[in-house]
Amino acid sequence: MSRILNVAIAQMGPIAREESRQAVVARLLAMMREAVAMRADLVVYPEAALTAFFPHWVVNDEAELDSYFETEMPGPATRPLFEEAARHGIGFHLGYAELDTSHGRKQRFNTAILVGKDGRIVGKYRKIHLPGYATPRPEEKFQNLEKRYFEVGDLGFPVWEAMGGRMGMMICNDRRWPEAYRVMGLQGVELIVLGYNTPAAVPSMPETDHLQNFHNRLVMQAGAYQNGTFVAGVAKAGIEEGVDQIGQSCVIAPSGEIVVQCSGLGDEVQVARCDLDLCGSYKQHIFNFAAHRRPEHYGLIVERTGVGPVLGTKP
Ligand code: CDV
Repeated sequence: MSRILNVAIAQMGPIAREESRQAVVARLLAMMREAVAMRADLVVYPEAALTAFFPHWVVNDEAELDSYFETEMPGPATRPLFEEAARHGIGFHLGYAELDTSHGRKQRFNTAILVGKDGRIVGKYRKIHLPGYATPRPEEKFQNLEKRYFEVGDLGFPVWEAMGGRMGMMICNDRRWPEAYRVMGLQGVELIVLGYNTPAAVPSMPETDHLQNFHNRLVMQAGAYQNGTFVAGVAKAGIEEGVDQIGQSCVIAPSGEIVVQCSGLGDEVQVARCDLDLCGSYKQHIFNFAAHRRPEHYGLIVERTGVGPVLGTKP
């Protein structure tokens, strides 16, 4: 038996700070049409795919900050994506900055949605692992101000039945945390989709600059294998507002092998033929959690009480 899902990864090159939403959506639409021509069922776009990645610089003006956020989804600028998806019967995953005022105050999240082939939103995820810091560091070549601009996501790591499989989402830095995969793995996830904006150099850890591409593949390949799931990771790549970002967008099989990978640092579409039934071999044998996983013997306080030792320092 096989359940084939053709998954397109739509890597983006840089977005200029002044680039309009309409211009960005035109780029996304062009890649969606390419994915349709390649017979894709789903197209996966990057994290914060509608604007330049503004956490890389200080924004003090509230109106300017608001301008990077979406207050509705779809909104006037993004509706064409939903309409085109429904017209062609293709699903999509889109990362964007979300401004939510439904609780009587401004809440900002780094958000992603999964949209079904009928153009309706299947699920929403808000990024939980926010890297960086809240106070600007003028001494660093560029900023990493996600903790300043976003709240920690409040929707957990759920999975959704969609497009014939069990789907989950994470965003960028989440992919470095094994718990993000495992929480979804425990729910039987078969495809995790995610976008990222990952600098090729980390100002606070220059000794790891040469490892950025290696770590990108390492975490996604391990997460896929250890949870018996496909992973589709999609970059915003190239030099954006002076920040050099890695590419390497790829689809990874439950074996941990890379099925397809983008080769450049610009807008680029690749499609992987994913047989979701391959997940079953891993879930029923080597990573059969019910048969082999033994959290009650791990000796971690966190497994029994929800409270565990915390290592590291608060930023
Ligand atoms: N957007 C991100 O979450 N980027 C982080 C960088 C800053 C380390 C990442 O994990 O790729």
